[in-house]
Amino acid sequence: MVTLLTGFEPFGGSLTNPSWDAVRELATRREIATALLPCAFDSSLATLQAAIAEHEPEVVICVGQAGGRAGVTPERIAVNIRDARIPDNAGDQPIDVPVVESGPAAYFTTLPIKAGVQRILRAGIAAEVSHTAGTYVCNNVFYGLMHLIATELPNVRGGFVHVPFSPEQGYDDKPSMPVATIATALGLLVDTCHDTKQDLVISTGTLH
Ligand code: PCA
Repeated sequence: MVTLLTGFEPFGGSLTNPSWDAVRELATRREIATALLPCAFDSSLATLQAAIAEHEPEVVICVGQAGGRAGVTPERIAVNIRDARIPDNAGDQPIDVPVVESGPAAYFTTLPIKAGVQRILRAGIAAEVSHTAGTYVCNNVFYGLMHLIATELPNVRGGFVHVPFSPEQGYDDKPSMPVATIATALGLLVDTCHDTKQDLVISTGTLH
C-alpha cells in the first residue's frame, strides 16, 4: 500500500518548514512517496494532483506547519473557504472565496485520526485531534484533497496533519518539537492508516 506524504515549503518569513523537514525523513520508507507543495493557493493543489497521479497512493496525508501549536494535530474537518491573513508565496491573498465554487461547505477526514492520536500519545509525543485547519493554504490543500477524493478517487483515504514549529526556526517564545519527533509521530500515523480501517469511537477529549 503506497502512502503519499506531502510537506510545504517555508512561508511567512521562516527559512524552513518542519512539515517538509519531517516528511523528508520518512522518504526512506519503502511504502512512502513524498512531494513538496508550494505555499500558494492555486499551485499547491495542482502540485498535489500531479503527485497523486504519479504515485497512485491509497492513502494521502498532507502535512503543514501550525506555528504556536504544541503537539502534532491531525485535522478533522476541511472547510470550503479561502481567507488569507498574509499573501501566499505567489502574492495572492484571497478573502472569503471558496476553494471549490459550488462545492459542499466542508469535508471530514477519512483517516483514523483518533486511533492515530492515541498511538502517538502512547509513544510519549504530544498530540491532539484538531477541529480546524484554519482558512489559509493548508485548509485549501486539505479541502482540495478531500474534494478530489469525493469526486474522483473513491478508494483513496486522505487527510491533513498540522505540526508545531521546530526549535531551529528560532521562535523561542512559542512551543516547538524536534523534526525527528514530528517524523516519528507521522510514521505512527502512517502505520495506523495501514492497520486501522475503522477509527476509534471515543471522545477526542478522553484520548490518552
Ligand atoms: N502552514 C500554512 C500553509 C503552509 C504551512 O505549512 C497553513 O497552516 O495554512
